[in-house]
Amino acid sequence: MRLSRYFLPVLRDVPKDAEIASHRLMLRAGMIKQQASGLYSWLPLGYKVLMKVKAIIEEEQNRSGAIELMMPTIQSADLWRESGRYDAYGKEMLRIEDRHEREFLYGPTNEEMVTDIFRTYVKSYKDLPLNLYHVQWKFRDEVRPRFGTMRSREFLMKDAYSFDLNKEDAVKAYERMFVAYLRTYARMGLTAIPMRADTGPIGGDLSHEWIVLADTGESAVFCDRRLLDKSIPGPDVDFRGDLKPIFNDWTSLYAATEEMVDMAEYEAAVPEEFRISARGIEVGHIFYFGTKYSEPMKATVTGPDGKEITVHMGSYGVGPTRVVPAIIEAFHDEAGIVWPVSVAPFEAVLINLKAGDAECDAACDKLYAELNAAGLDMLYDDRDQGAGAKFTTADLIGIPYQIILGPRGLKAGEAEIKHRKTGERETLAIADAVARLKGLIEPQRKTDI
Ligand code: 5CA
Repeated sequence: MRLSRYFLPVLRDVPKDAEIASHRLMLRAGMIKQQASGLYSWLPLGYKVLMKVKAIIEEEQNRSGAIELMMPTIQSADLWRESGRYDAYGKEMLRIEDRHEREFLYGPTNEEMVTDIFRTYVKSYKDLPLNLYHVQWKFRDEVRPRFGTMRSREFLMKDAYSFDLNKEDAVKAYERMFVAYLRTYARMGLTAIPMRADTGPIGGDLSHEWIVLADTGESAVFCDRRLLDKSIPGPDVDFRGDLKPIFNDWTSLYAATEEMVDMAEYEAAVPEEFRISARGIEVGHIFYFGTKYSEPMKATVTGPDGKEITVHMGSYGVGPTRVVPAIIEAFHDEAGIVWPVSVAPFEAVLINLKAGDAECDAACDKLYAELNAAGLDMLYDDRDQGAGAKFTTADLIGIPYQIILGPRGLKAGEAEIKHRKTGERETLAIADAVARLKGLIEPQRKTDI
């Protein structure tokens, strides 16, 4: 992408009303624009990151055996009356009436709708297990939308729903999602810890929140430091096999949110030197809730003995529009964002130090073509601007590598690579630049961790 042809409205001034770093940086880097309280447009740079986050979530959902579909954002009130949640959900639900005075709502979640799809088509135990998911916009009329897209009113959610014959199988489905989540966050460069959690309006008795530790997080959490060093299951993990050992390993160490913590239990379970009492950002939440929706909505299948069985369900959420600021909270410095390669809007930026100079343009254009041909996701700063402004922008928007070429380097046959994270700089022959960048970037894509 040539920056001269891109739409990147970076702000020079620090927005006054943004309280946390990720919100400030997303505005300054031209990633989002607020349209009303809790409603945001995702500008091209932000949208590109959001789509990379979404793709990782989808890949890991698919790997685990979940199947993607797409349900609408608007749902009928009658469906929600069947589960009893239409009235119970309260003011957070945005209620809508159409021209025929029929009642609708902008979906805050999809348990009812997916249960309706299930009961329409699935009739036999032979069709289980089943896990259906989508990545769709939700609306919750939050009392206090804040921190940009971290807590917004309209937000994107990946929500998956599992259907099983009994509790035992449903717990296996829960464990598959648990392992898929471990891999999902790790691929984004995040350390997200599963913690025992309260179930709120979704319901059920088995639930984990996925927490990224951050001082600006909205939840207080209590956990064992040794969770931070646990290994993540690899790409060859067998989702058709027994995942309980992995689940047990992770849940054997204490971790709970403030709603669930029992201080005496916490202090007894965790030696003092391993205790972390901190704040965290909830980037995901998974639930097992048995027959809470299938029972009132009559989602049943015929069992092996011909009897009708009410299915056991769970639901599994990740908020991509919250994950993006959570990544920024974890990875930034005074100069701006420091993206992990796997979710960076561009993997590297080629900086032409003298745009308009025929020789320099020709050399940069050639290098840009070669970098693209090598499969690198490139931004090319070909704007007619001073070097200082270009470096500032590249640092602010957090591109992991800068490859810098100007008339002086060209004469010597040399370019420079700057590592955004460490500030390290290396000078190398222009002819070696493509291979060097490729070598740096490819292992960090984390496609096969
Ligand atoms: N149906 C279940 C799971 S599919 C559910 O709705 N769970 S939830 O309420 O915990 O939301 C799932 C995830 O959506 C959260 O972990 C969070 O990452 C994201 N999320 C929830 N509310 C917001 C919000 N107001 N702004 C941004 N993200 C949100």
